[in-house]
Amino acid sequence: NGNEKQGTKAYYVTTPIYYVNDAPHLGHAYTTVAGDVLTRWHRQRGEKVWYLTGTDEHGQKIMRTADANGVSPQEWCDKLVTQSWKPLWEHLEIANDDFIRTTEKRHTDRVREFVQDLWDKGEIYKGGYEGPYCVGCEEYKLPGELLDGEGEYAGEKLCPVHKKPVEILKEENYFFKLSEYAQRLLDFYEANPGFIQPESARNEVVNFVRQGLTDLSISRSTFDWGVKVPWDDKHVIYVWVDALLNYATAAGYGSDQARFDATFPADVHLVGKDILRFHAVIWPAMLMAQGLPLPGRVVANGWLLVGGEKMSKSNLTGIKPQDLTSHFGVDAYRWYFLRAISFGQDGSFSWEDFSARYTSELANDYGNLASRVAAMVNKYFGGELPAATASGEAEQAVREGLAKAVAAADRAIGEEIDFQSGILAIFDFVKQVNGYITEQEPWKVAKDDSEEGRARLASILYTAAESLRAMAVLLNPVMPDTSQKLWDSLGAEPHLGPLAAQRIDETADWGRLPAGATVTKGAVLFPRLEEQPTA
Ligand code: ME8
Repeated sequence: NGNEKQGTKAYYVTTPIYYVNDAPHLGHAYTTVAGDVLTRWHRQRGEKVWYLTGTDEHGQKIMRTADANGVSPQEWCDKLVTQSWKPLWEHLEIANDDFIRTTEKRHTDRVREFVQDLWDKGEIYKGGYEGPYCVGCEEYKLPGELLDGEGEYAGEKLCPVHKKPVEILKEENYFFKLSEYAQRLLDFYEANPGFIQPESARNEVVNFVRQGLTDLSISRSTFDWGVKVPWDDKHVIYVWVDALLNYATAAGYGSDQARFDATFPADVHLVGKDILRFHAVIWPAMLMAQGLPLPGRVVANGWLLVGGEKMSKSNLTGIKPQDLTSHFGVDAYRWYFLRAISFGQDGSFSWEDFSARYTSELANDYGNLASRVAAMVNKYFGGELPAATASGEAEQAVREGLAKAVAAADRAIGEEIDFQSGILAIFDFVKQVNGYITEQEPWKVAKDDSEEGRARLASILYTAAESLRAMAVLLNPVMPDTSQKLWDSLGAEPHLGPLAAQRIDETADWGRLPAGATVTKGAVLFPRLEEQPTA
């Protein structure tokens, strides 16, 4: 129950902090929009929520990109963050509570303290390591997971994620005793079966840890773009150790104990499945080593594919989020990927599929319903919502359908982090109300001038408008602008207050929108699509 959470720990959700070696693409936006929908949903449950995103700015990958562009790494990061990353999140209406950059002092100071602490506790030792390293992943690879190169890479070993040759790295480094945590991690996974989602991701991690863990090299001395190791400034801290700590430093670790206690640990770390092990193995082990509480869940989304391959900076095939939002609008964009792809699964993007779903589900089913109802309330009742005085079985079925949709959507989105099922539950209700109107034929009932006829017409239109009130509330986390338009067109605000304050658990309370509300023919929610741009 949302009320009980008030005043206690916030529901804390994170996205990965993204590398700023390049501009954001559809894949980054996918995880970030998902987090935004999840946090908006929980806010509408009346919970205290804290949503964090940010950027990962250290390491070799960033340094090389900056070099190649002839600027310092810091200049490069500043430019990308202010010109690409932050503007995109604003454009997509991401309501994050904080944005952390790993080059900020509030982060780097705390990272040094954290690592120093582990050193003092004997969790870190000095050793040597040689092995294949992928700069794209910023990770040492195991020989067994490498692919054999072909064509231009014949004779070389390739990273299984990036399909690019790995480099053999030999370093004298500091190591974290990760190997000592394998059994404790396995015990933790067993005691917390929901810790890693989906099931396939959980199985992958459990099988990986069962084979035993090697100690983790946590420093680098062959380049210097990073946080210096406090006791040995010839080394910088491994970018992943630095990056994972953002979840603690942004929450007040080491600087604001009260805020830290009211926020940490994260309830949900949203990640792509490519970085699952860092979050489900290394991060909890780091926290165990410090005696800090472990996160609630690590939820891995699948990959957006283009031409069957993971969409990445190098194979974007030219699609930017803005190319899609300029065609479909921001709200439809936010809706589409969560609607079309089951969250843990891979999914392909296509213009055709997006266009087809936009037209049938958003414009025809949802948008038309809203405009038809507003038009009829205006035509038959001068725009003043009539009272429902002659409701019967058909209306009862609509009310039951709503109650079912609210329960199913709240379970799916609020509990299971299954956006697709949640959205489908809401759109089942949209379909039901469309069916109701088709059956009731209010345009025919309107021809009956008798008192009974007017009462019937009033009841049908009230039922439809009240259903739209509920749709605006339920879809607000996914499509905030559209819901606001609908809220305005129903004249709901003067009676019910702002849309964002509407509670999910009160949405099925029938009759909230009062008779007498001023219904206006609002803006078209989902305009007809222009011709598809030719790529
Ligand atoms: O890994 N499909 O940053 P990154 C779905 N800095 N999601 C995708 C995707 C795709 N094709 N491509 C990217 C890093 N993503 C580290 C994270 S966290 C402490 C440090 C999303 O810029 C997905 O969430 O490579 C993936 O995990 C993330 O972007 C990787 O972003």
